[in-house]
Parts: sequence; structure tokens; C-alpha cells
Amino acid sequence: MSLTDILSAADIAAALRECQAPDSFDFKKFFQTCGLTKKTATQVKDVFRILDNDQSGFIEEDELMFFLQRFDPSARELSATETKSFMGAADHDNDGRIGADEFQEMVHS
Ligand SMILES: [Ca+2]
Ligand SMILES: [Ca+2]
Repeated sequence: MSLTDILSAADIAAALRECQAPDSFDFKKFFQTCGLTKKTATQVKDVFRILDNDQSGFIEEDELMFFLQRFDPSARELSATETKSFMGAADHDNDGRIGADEFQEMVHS
């Protein structure tokens, strides 16, 4: 399964365009523009599994840094600041990684 099985390529491209400038990444805006907020819980879980590159069951900080590149290999890496604030917004139990439920909550909040 790939992200374009769940999200439209045009929506992904639009979401990536919005955060092209360094340090302009806004996860709320991104999830909205790429269409993820309108997807079902099952589909959001599928997206989570794709983003969990090493299949550890969690999105760790190093995977988060390459978040945009999972959507498009030519996209930029998130900066350390963006990665930290993204993680901080999602990581409710403070274990330093994002679980499937935390991801779900962040997308649908
Ligand atoms: Ca992982
Ligand atoms: Ca966590």
C-alpha cells in the first residue's frame, strides 16, 4: 500500500506546496490539505503504518524528520525545530515517539 492509494496525488502535491518554505510546516494545515482529516480511522491507521518506516509500531523522531519525503521523495526534510514541535504536539504520553492512537488523535483533533 502507498499513500496515493489513500490520498489523492493532487491533494498531496498541494499540501507539500504549502510547506515548501523552510520552517513553514504546519501539521494541522498539512493534514487538512492532503485530505487526511476526512479519512476514516482505518485509513488513518494505514497512513500511520506507511509513515512507520521500520515497522516498530511507532513514529520515532528520525522518521518524523523524513515525514514529507514519505509523501514525495523530492520533498524537503523537516528542520529540527519543526520535528520537535510536531512531536511535542502528538506525543501525549511523553515517551518520545508517536503511537497509532496519538497519530489518530492528532489527525482528527
Ligand atoms: Ca518506527
Ligand atoms: Ca508517545
